[in-house]
Amino acid sequence: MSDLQALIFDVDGTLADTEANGHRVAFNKAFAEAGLNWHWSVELYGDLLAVTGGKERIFYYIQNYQPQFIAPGGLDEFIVALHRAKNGHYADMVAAGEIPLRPGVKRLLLEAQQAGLRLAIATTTSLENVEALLEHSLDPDAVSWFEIIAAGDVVTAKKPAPDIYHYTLAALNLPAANCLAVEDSMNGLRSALAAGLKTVVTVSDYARNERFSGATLVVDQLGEPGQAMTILAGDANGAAMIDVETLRWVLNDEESPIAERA
Ligand code: XBP
Ligand code: MG
Repeated sequence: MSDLQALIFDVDGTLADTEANGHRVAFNKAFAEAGLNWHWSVELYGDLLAVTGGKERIFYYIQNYQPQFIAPGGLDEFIVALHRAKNGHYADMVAAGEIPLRPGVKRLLLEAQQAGLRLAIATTTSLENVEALLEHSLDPDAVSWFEIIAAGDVVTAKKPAPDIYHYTLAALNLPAANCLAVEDSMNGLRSALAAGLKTVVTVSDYARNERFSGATLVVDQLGEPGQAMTILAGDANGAAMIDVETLRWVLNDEESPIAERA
């Protein structure tokens, strides 16, 4: 029997639906401000999400969609500046309360704290984006709720590589067997699984059609009292929402991981 000691959360798509109405809009604002006629539609952005990390995404976009583009003053510096501007717009949107948390997130985090579980974040997004979201959408003190916030360039190989989860586990000084990851996308799930973590997937908008093979449990959202989650794959022992008791049960569920869905 494994003792659940820590929960490790992804941010984008997991804590909040940050992509279509958040990061995407902020990227487009930064493009316009830089005098670029680039526009990432909701559909195109869904394709671009295959590349994790904002700077990496811009680089991929230039290579594949704007191959003639010549960056003034060097490509790396240009991308870094463009990405910084985008994060500024994103922070403004978060501060304006435009990015609410997904159902059940605050409830679960409070309950986990009360139960004495340790909390950590393992994310591809930049640290300033995480802090803005926690402060404005969760609680002014929410940054301190998390013992470890592993974010952005703290590792070079971003998700789906396992590096960010390895980093987080090392910082927590815990084996994967005593932790659960909470993710929303296939890239995030791959990263957590490759670090040996059992993973609960709370599927985000853009990840609706992904196949979460290897996950332990897949739900449409974490659930609230009066707003039961729908179980998409796996077993939650009859629970209507993801709570600490359910997560303890999930960690010790002997069933094999979810096979690829049709
Ligand atoms: C999230 C991402 C991030 C955000 C933007 O992936 O890929 O790049 O889209 O954040 P995950 P930055 O949820 O799997 O961590 O622009 O700060 O990189
Ligand atoms: Mg995510």
